[in-house]
Amino acid sequence: MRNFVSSKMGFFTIAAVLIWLKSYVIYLTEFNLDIQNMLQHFLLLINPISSTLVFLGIALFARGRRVGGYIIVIHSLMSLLLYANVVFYRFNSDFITLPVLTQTGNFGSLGSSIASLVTWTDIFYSLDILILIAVFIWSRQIWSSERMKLRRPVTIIALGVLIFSINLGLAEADRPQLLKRTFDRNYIVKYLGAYNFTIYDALQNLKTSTERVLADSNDITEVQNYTDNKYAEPDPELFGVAKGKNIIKIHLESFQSFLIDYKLHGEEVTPFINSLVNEHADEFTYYENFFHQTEQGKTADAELIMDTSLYGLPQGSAFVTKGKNTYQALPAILNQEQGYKSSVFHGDSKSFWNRDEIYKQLGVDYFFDEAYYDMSDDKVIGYGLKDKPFFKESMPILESMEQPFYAHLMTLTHHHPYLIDEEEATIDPAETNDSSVDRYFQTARYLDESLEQFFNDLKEAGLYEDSVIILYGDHYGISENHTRALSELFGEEITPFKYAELQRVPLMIKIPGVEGKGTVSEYAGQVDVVPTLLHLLGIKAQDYIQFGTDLFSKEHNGLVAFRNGDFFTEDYAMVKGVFYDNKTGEEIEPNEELESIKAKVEHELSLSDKVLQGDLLRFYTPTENWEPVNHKDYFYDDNQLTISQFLKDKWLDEEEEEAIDSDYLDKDALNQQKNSIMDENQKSNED
Ligand code: GP9
Ligand code: MN
Repeated sequence: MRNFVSSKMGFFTIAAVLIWLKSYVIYLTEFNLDIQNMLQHFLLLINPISSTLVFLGIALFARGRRVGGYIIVIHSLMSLLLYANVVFYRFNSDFITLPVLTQTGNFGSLGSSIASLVTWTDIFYSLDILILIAVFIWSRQIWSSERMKLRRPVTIIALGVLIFSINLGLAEADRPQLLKRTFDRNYIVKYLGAYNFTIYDALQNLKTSTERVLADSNDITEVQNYTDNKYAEPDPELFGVAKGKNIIKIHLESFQSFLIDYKLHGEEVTPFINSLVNEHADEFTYYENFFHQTEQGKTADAELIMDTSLYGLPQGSAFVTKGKNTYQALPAILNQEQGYKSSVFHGDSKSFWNRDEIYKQLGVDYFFDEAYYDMSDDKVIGYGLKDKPFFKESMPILESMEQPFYAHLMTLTHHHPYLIDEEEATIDPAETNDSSVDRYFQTARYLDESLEQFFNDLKEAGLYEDSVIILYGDHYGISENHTRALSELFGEEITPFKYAELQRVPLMIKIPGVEGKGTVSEYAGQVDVVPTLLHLLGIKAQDYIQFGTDLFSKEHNGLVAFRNGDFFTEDYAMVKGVFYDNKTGEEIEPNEELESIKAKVEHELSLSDKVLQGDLLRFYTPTENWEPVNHKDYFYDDNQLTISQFLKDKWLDEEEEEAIDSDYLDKDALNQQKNSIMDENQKSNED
């Protein structure tokens, strides 16, 4: 035993075990990784092993006693990386990424308060390094000065790689497409560990920066010519009708159009949303042939498309992998053209889909994430905050917002696997024996009820009348893995064509002072929403690089591109490469017209990809006065700061506060914040 401990391999083993244990303890005590099952816990336990073996294994290639020195250096570097993440996490509830390191704006806020994030007990995190140094001093004399047989380090590194593959395999079993879809940093650390996350992050960034470096300013010209050409002139009667109105955009999670007017057990599933389409047809225009255009980025794709009129990427989520790009997105356009302030409301952790980073590129002024809401157990289910408390608690913030504003509220309860507490379910599940499909209707009902409550609150607060209200479904909720259940629901076989038809999601728009058109059958997709909105506000969409066209324009383009290259038009469809007559659903032979539509779709998607991959908007100046969005102007790294900024920006005067429904806003807390800001201001004045 003594011999082993004092040998090089013994020293290596001690170092490996120490860093492993330390990582595990830190995972459990410092990070909030939301471990949900035994497999996830097991992965958390084993995930430091692979990187430890590989990194420390490299030291074993060295000659003689140097092995010890290298092991100590590598061990210390790993410790430093981990500890830097600990400190960063204490402030940001997020992990360090390369762009964060290079963008001092993110660190700026951390820099000033770094002292408050470090505690004296952190010294224990360096104990292992001291132990290692002691063991090294004690045992190095008897180490041979020879180089170890190559076989050893090679075997150890190979073992590390093998363990990593098993780790990744198990992780993918629990969370399919973990690396491809690029969900959330928390997920990657939870499943693969902090060290592997850093490597993954570095590779991602390498890929992104290579693509970016290869692009140049000429590349944007081709894109600009294309979008310019595609541009659809606004309907002169509607151009600018909504100028100065608030925009309230409501994201209906996983909501597919087939739910509208659908009856389950003889009951309407979504009576309120149905009423907007039917009884309130004079207010709302409902696009029944509106399709989502998302891919792996799901919600994030929908957000990107609906705020930029660019397509998402064919793989992964542009929100994550292109989170540092230059954008000319709706929040920024509205702000620069007409002084709107924008906000996003979402009861999930802010780092999901990299929102806390990309929103700064989109120009979102305020981001109210889960840290803002009461997340007590009874208010949370599945991914996060339940929709009813979500809307309720968002109301006071909306009411206090300076008008006109652009508010984007994103619901969450109607999300796979459609969990709902029994007492909140007001409709029986379907009976297909596919439990998530069966519950889909129950959470849709819950969402419907939450929306009715929100509309009532908007009316009561006097915000309803004067706001453009947009509702949209982000993407499908029932995937192709559930066609058996779907065919039972619809009483027909779910062919690929039928499944593609089910990719319709609702789009509803209410414009103050403009009569709704009820149900319209124009073919359209999510890319079309931004130019539509811009025109309603009297902003010329042609100035911007946008792939969609104004829905109200007589020249609106009804060719809807799916992200995989499939498409729908009023007459035809292409699904999985096969052409169909859209009216009959019959397959048709390829012909010149269809091939040319197909080529057009491919071309359009590839141009959009070029914009994202080459970060081409950095070369484009939309208008004379355009100021590129600077992420440093946005702060939502931390909840405290956000509230303060929020209040600083928009001081609630007493009357306004009185008007706000106080049940859901912790006024004492806000007042305290206010007082401390005033104190601060006072102090700085005295200085
Ligand atoms: C996560 C939520 C769901 O915050 O928006 O995202 P999704 O899984 O639908 O992409
Ligand atoms: Mn979604």
